[in-house]
Amino acid sequence: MKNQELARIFRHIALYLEMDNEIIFKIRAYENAANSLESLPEDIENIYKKGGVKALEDVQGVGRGIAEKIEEYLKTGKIKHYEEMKKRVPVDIDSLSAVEGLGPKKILILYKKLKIKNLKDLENSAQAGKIRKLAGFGAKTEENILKGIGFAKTSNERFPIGVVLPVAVEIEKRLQSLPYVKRAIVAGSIRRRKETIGDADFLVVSEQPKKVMDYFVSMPDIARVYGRGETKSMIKLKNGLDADLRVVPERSLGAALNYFTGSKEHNVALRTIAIKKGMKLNEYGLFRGPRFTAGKDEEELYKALGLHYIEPEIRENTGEIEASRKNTLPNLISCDDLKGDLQVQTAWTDGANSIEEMAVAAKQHGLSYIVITDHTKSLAVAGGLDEKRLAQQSKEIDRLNGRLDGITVLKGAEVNIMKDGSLDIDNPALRELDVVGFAVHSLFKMPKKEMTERIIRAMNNEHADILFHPTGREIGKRPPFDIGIEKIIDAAKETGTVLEIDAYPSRLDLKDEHIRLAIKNGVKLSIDSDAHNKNHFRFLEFGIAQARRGWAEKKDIINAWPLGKMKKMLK
Ligand code: DGT
Ligand code: CA
Ligand code: CA
Ligand code: ZN
Repeated sequence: MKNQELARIFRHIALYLEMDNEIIFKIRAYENAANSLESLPEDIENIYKKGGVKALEDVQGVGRGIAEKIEEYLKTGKIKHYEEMKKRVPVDIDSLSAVEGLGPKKILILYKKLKIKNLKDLENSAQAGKIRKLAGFGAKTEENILKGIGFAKTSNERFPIGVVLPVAVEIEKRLQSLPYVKRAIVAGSIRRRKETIGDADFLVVSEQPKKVMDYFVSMPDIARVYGRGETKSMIKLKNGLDADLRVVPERSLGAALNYFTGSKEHNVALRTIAIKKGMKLNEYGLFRGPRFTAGKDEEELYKALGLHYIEPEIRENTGEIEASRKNTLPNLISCDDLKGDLQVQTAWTDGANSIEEMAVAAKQHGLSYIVITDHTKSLAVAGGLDEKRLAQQSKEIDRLNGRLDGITVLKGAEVNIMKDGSLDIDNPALRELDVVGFAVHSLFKMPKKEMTERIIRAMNNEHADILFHPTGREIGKRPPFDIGIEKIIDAAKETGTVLEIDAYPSRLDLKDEHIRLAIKNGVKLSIDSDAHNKNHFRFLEFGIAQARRGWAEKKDIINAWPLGKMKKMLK
């Protein structure tokens, strides 16, 4: 459970080191450790308990120095070095660095010159025109900061599903393991797998609600208790997430689960149907007059309302109820449907592991093929590959396929779309690749018309197979590009280009409504982890959830198909 806390601290340390102009190698080490901890399936505390510092060092991305810091944190609850950094520059580094265009160096200057510690200070100084006067800032920067604050404000009170889900599942498991708990389920937006989460909602069936409350309000990872009642309590976790728990009667579990899963709009629609049938629906059950009609499980509840069961991910009152009534609900893609992963980075560029390590990890994850898609040359920060290096990589992949069993490694790249819509790798080299992924990684702020034309021009390249993270957003950090998504979907259909659902939890790009629109227009999609280390294949789960929220079926997702069929879909 300390995995996320430590990851957050290491991200902060990396930012502080950047302020200090520390060498890039050292900064990357902390970022890598944070990435690894965020996606680590085991509890870091358990690893330490079993094998001490030595075992910590075996964790991907953790070397001696960082292992010792982890030990220090687990033993004392603090990391001295980090505490000193915070004391020296006491700023709200999370919210400030979430403002687009504000890096650590700028944050430091703002603190030193204007004593800016948080978003409020930043906003005040920007509005007072103080920032434009600082060397290296200017009026344009000030304007962008104000825009950035607006965006950070609207997105920051919510938590990415990638951070919340592992914590919620852990708490759910702990509750479930208590001897006096019959069932424990996480409901709300987490069960619907929304891309961001306001708070966590737990439901428990137990004959000893008092004991459940005792346990819940004294869990080790709590920052504060807002309230504790007979059957309901509310807390804040140390990671900042609020959580509430309710104990419900067994015969009402289905009704309670349905009510607290939401969405609110879906609930309202169901209640209206109940009323039309002369019944009443609430969190205790479905009633005809005083008589309890249904409510023990959700299936029976939907049935009693004359509906087919509706999966949580599509309970948004966007047509699912009508489809349920007419029995035309989609047969949603499921967790074990994926056969391959079409976007994987390696240590050839900004990934942490070798091609072989990634292939082995993918196989363990149950996949039978992956595409290696390292960045290409115009992305200098990632050490992008040129035509020559791609050819070298191709040879290594051939050798590897000769040795590996049960997994096929395909050749690909994540090619950059240049300003004019051309690609930064020449066509003869692209022809040699099995899968050409392509994406915008520069000039994010182009006007809508230009950006749309730029991307469409790239889609018209005879080798361009999959448009990666099509809208370029980073949740809570960077808004999507200003693009005409309908035009891009039309162009995808016309050119036979696949659109990606990037499963990386901070991207989840495309989003649900765009996925639905693409499918409606007959466009095919892929679900890719965008893995940068060998633990990242777990992210596919978030991509599948996103696809389900977009009503996707197996037939819509090309990497849910066997390799041969998938390849035929490509240009
Ligand atoms: P969140 O927490 O903002 O990510 O989203 P939810 O959907 O988890 O919302 P939350 O935690 O406020 O409430 C959990 C569920 O409880 C919600 O999905 C539906 C139900 N609910 C809450 N308030 C209302 C309400 O006023 N009317 C109805 N019908 N249902 C509600
Ligand atoms: Ca909630
Ligand atoms: Ca709630
Ligand atoms: Zn990318």
